Amino acid sequence: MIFDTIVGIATLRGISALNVVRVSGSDAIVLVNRLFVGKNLETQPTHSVSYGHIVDDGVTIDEVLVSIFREPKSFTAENVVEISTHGGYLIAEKVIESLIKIGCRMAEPGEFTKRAYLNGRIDLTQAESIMDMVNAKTMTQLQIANQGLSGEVRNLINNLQADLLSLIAKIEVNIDYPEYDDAIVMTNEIIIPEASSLIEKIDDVLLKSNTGKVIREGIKTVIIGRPNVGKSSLLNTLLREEKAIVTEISGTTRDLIEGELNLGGIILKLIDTAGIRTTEDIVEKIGIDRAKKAMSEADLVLLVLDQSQKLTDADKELLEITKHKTRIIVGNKNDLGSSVNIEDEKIIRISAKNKTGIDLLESEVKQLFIDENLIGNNETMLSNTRHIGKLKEAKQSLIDAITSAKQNFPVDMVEIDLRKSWESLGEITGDSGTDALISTLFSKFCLGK
Ligand SMILES: Nc1nc2c(ncn2[C@@H]2O[C@H](COP(=O)(O)OP(=O)(O)OP(=O)(O)O)[C@@H](O)[C@H]2O)c(=O)[nH]1
Ligand SMILES: [Mg+2]
Repeated sequence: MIFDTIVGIATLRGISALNVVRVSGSDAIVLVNRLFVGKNLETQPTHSVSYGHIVDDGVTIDEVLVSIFREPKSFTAENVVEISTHGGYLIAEKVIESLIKIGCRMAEPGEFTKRAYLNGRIDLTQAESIMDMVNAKTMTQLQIANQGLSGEVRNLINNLQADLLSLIAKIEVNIDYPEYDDAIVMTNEIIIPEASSLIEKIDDVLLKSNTGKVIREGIKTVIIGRPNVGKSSLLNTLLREEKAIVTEISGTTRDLIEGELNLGGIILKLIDTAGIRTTEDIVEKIGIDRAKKAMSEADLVLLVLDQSQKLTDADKELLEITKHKTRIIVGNKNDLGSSVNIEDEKIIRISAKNKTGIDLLESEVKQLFIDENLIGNNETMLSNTRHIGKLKEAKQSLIDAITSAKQNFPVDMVEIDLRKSWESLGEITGDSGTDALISTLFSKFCLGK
């Protein structure tokens, strides 16, 4: 594909040692060469670095190093030039301005990666993994981003598509050449087991993706409880930081207080909340409403009880309203005794004040959300919500196909659902993506990526 030549800054604008201005397109080398005083870039080999100056209208802008990558062996599969300038706010800006003056266009966010995709060098899952690598905060996040970048997710989806395609092909043969005696008579009895076995494979991928998604996105965790049970103390202890105010006065915390914890590679996005009780205080009331809203949006609720006291009605009510959430019941103030027991419920007993039992709580969280074997064995996992959503769509179409088959619909009708499933899989890798999907996806990238 032939596109115009784009320019963007690949580094953060600001005071730093260096910046990189990236240019991509068929005219990249020719255009940069017009501003470059040094060797003739047009005759330089690919993957070479040249020293010189960027000069515009006789005015020297900077002393630079210019790297050349000739198509198709470059990030975008087009001619690419990377100009390493000195850092700061002005220089890279001026270099970009000069390039735009002679015919480059300012790149949109993610446009370099989009070109790599449109030119067929990478698929959508790899492009999205590049963004995940940039955003990674933990080594496990980096691990799954690397899996995606190396094409493991693409291969996994391609394999499912290949199975599906062979089933569709068999049906096609049957429809096109019904008089062929040796063409497999594609009856619904054959479609049903093959589609079922595909669903099993998808289920296996979906099961593993639970861990992948948690690694990629973290766990939104809300600390809930009646006033004074030690919620803020727990937040502080988990964060190893005195983030929230702790006092013996009930109703100390009013607003939501947030912090992040790296729990062995899993990000816990913690939110401490106002103690829930009936109150006439307007500010506290708003705080309690916020607490309830945060709880309804949480992946995990840490319900804190003061186990040195008997359960109160307020505790019982909170136990009831969190019943259907993924929750851990935390019995705090263990140092003062443990008089609370709840039938059929596990209580993780801790002392937020003395920092005991915290390891138990942390391992309980991990046990609830991740399969450590998957991480240890570096198994391929889907982690991106978009991919998981499309895979679920693909599964649903297979279920629909089986339902039609069981009702003895004509096979070409069943085939429609199988094709839909195939298309959903294709949208994961970008084989069958729409323009709108592609534009939305890449607009989330940073400039110069
Ligand atoms: N003995 C003991 N006291 C604790 C423990 N955890 C917290 N406390 C005390 O309990 C009181 C309330 O603690 P906070 O962390 O402010 O409780 P909270 O649940 O955030 O309270 P509100 O913000 O008012 O809802 C403070 O005096 C803490 O020092 C604990 O494990 N043991
Ligand atoms: Mg508090």
